[in-house]
Amino acid sequence: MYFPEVDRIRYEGRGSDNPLSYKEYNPDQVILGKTMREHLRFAVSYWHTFTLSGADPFGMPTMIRPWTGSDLDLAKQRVEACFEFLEKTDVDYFCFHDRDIAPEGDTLRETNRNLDVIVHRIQDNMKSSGKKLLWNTQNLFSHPRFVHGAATSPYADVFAYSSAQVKKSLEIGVELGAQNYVFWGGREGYETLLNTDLELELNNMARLLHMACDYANEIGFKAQFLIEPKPKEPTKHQYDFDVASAIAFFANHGLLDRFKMNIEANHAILAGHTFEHELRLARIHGMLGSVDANQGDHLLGWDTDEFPSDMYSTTLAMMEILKNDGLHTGGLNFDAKVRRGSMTPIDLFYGHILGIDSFARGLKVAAKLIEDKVFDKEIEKRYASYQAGIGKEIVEGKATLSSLETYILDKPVETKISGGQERLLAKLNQYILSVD
Ligand code: XLS
Ligand code: CA
Ligand code: CA
Repeated sequence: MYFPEVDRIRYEGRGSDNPLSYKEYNPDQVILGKTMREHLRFAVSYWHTFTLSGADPFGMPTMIRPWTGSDLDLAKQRVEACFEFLEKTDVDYFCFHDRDIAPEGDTLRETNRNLDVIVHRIQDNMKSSGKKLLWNTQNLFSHPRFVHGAATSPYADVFAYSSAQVKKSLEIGVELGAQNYVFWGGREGYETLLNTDLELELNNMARLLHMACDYANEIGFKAQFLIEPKPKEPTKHQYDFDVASAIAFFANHGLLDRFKMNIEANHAILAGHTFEHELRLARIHGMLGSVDANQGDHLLGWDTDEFPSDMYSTTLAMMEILKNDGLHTGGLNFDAKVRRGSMTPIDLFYGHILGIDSFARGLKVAAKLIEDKVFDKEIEKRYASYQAGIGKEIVEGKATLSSLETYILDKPVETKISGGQERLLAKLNQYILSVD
């Protein structure tokens, strides 16, 4: 046992004083026709919870994690720790990069052999526990070979290596029944145009994604493919900057049909957007696939990957998710790490309880806001002029510049119509404070 001091975390409600209990997340409670478990589809991320050491650019490892290290025995222990953790938190899903679960060998062949050992162990644990793989992905950013990019490296051997790594990772996805498959282009970007063939790099990135689609078809891998936008860190110019630029990239390269977005809260902030903006933009394009549930720090300009605690943000996020009719095969993956100073294993539980309850609360409030049509009614009223008359002609494509000129030439345009933002924020507060 890796967490002997923790029993299974259960719902005890708001009155409970027990820090190892859920105050908001009651998995079997039905909200808008689905249980909270079905709505939220929480996942634990292997890298932050089982692989991270707590080292940062200024300091050495701090985490007390008996299972962390780069040999195969420790990798086996990590699997056991992971499944004990999933059981005790009552979380149904997990996510990993290939390099989180097994150490690299001297060659790719050796690395793949290590992976096979661990994948079999994971598979056995999945069978006995019923836990599921929300998504897996490939790490094409940590090793020095990716210093200049993976699919966008100037060196064809690196492209070949990256492709082979994707191939193996897709096979693992099939073996473990991954419901989604993520591409985050950690090193797919550039530092200076002075040494960069931007056009070739973008085309090569699309080439690798097309090959991945082809190979998935070949091996019958049906998982939803997801791209995860992020504007910076590690490279200055990441190619998948945000949802809008990822959509443009897919449209340009004929990839729109096979992909959706994995949207991370912290990445939205780094791109200068709100989390809910990114979710909305993906949703209205039919591309909201899954969510990396974390939060950033507004005082720090990097990817702090904190456990979500901001209930305004979780409420607005859950509104988008409910309006999307859920995340379908996706889920809420805690791509979040406890702070470097929260080094004891039990802190991992506190972090997940914080995130789970924050989203559970967000779900309850969002459901009520939607049920009462609080903002829907406002928006409907605000755009009512497009329901009839000239507005209807505009949205139906019947208007022309000339017809609009004729219509407006002598008509005064009303400008004193309030957007009511403060009234609406007060309404949001009222719901956050009062919904049961
Ligand atoms: C890094 C990303 C990464 C992806 C998966 O910032 O969030 O962890 O989620 O590669
Ligand atoms: Ca992420
Ligand atoms: Ca991140």
